[in-house]
Amino acid sequence: MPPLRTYTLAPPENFAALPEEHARYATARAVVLPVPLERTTTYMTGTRNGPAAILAASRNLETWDEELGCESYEQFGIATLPAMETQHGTLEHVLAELHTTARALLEDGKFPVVLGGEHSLTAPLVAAAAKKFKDLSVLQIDAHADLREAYQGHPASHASVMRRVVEICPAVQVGIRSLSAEEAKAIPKLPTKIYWAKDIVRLPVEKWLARVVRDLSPHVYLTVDLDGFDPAYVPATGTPEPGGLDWYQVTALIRAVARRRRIVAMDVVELLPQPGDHASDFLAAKLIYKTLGYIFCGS
Ligand SMILES: [Mn+2]
Repeated sequence: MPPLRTYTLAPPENFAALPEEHARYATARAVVLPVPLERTTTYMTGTRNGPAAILAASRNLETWDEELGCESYEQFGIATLPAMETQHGTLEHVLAELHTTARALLEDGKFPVVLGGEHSLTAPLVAAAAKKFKDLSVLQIDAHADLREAYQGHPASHASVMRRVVEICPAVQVGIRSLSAEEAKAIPKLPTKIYWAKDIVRLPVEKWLARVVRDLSPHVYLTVDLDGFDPAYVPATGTPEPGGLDWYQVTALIRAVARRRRIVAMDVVELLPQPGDHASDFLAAKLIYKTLGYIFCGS
């Protein structure tokens, strides 16, 4: 008797511990790509451990979506790729490889879900999506504007990622509450619309959500820097800025965008897993699962 028949198998190591038939690359509509990139972090380090922590948390999710009222993964499927090697070669080399991989996923008709890792990985992903979708815009949820021309000599730094992005396509930035004088001066000249945290966090979402949606083009790339959330919800980031968004604000926003625009790819970045705090890891995993439900379960 083959040994696998003699004991009960643990759930597979894929995102959300899905049964294999719903996690095959050939049939899954969403594909999770773990990218433990950490090259230009400046304050607390450890975001290279983010993808593994999100995957571990995801395997403990309830896959029944109480809001959509369905076992949502059955309607789309999620394949999980092995983590990308990110420590060898130059940062530019790693970002180029990521761009090539994202293009291949999009050409295969997949919805890429990239797990970071530091935020610099977003620019090559947006470039890949913009090649396929000519009217792309980027929705960024973040505490930081990330619009510096360069940071510590790196034009590809995490702190410059949205500057690189707006060179590719327009952006809408939500939850912003930290930036430099240089960025504040540059903003009026850049193709970006900013929704400051100070202006939106105390308002009911109905007051600003429709405006964000209206500012987005028909195809949208979604980048979630987890520090866009208030540190009360996600303490595990490298630069936890007070005064951020909450769970229901972010999910309401993503749900509205998924209904009225076509989200074509996403990343969730800057998780810095902390011993003893699994709430942050779990929020990241659940946010991804919820977002896929909003996109593919057509509500
Ligand atoms: Mn940030």
